[in-house]
Amino acid sequence: MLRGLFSRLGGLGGRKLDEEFLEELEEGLILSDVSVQTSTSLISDLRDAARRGEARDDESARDWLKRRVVEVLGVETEPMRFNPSGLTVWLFIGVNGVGKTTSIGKLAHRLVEEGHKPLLAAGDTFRAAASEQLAEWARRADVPIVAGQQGADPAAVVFDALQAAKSRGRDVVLVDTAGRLHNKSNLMNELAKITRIIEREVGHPPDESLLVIDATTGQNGLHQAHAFAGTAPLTGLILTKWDGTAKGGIVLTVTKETGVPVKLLGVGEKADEICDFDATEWTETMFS
Ligand SMILES: Nc1nc2c(ncn2[C@@H]2O[C@H](COP(=O)(O)OP(=O)(O)OP(=O)(O)O)[C@@H](O)[C@H]2O)c(=O)[nH]1
Ligand SMILES: [Mg+2]
Repeated sequence: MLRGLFSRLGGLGGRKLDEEFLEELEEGLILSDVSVQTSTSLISDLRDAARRGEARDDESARDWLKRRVVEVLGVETEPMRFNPSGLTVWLFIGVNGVGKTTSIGKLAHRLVEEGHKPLLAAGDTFRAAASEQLAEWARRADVPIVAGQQGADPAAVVFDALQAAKSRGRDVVLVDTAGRLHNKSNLMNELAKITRIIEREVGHPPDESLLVIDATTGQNGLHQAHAFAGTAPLTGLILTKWDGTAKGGIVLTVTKETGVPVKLLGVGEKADEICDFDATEWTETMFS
């Protein structure tokens, strides 16, 4: 899995922080999926720190980078938000095949284990198999699902789901959506309409509007984040298929350039293979 930047460069061996080492660090960051822009600015700041005598060797450079990344770039641990005084709604968006439905299934399991009463809303009415896939997760987690006919208005399905949750005493509604291409304006309109229905029915925007990103697609995830950020204000990111990448830098790229925190990591296809993003742990692994 993830291998640290410094161990990849040969481990910590009391190496002097000279220009050659700074360049290797910059290249290492870029190879770990940290964007070129972020890598360049981090190393340029580290170079300044070195001039001021704040970092002299590999070890102090590592400590400086860790501090800088957590404090200045704002990579923090932020738990999932619940509505303290009523129905909680989590909306899941993202392009085709990134893992929206799977993440909802996993979270349904987790919420049940935590004593919650989730309900799933099959807001992807575009594909015939989409509701069936979500229904299978619902059956396995033993939670109710509200779905519509193929081609039905997704906002109407979400409306029905919110009504059902209220009348059946459910406390968290997880809304699945279609993942057709984000450059289609109809998808963006559909998401905006779903968000408006939620706002009207529960009196506030979704407690979480989560963009799901496939971590193995590297910088592509960033383009998706920019494209979706315009529709529904994003509250968090879910990075899936974390088990399939040795690079962790995408975390830094997306949080730095969108300002949206990573909340969850998908680490496999099974029900329990989702975990909270832990910024300290990530920083330790990334810069070990
Ligand atoms: N290895 C791994 N596979 C995952 C993970 N999350 C999802 N998958 C797989 O990715 C594929 C797509 O997942 P879906 O949940 O169907 O993706 P989606 O975003 O709902 O896709 P659409 O409904 O087509 O937009 C499935 O084969 C999942 O099993 C993960 O964290 N790790
Ligand atoms: Mg799906």
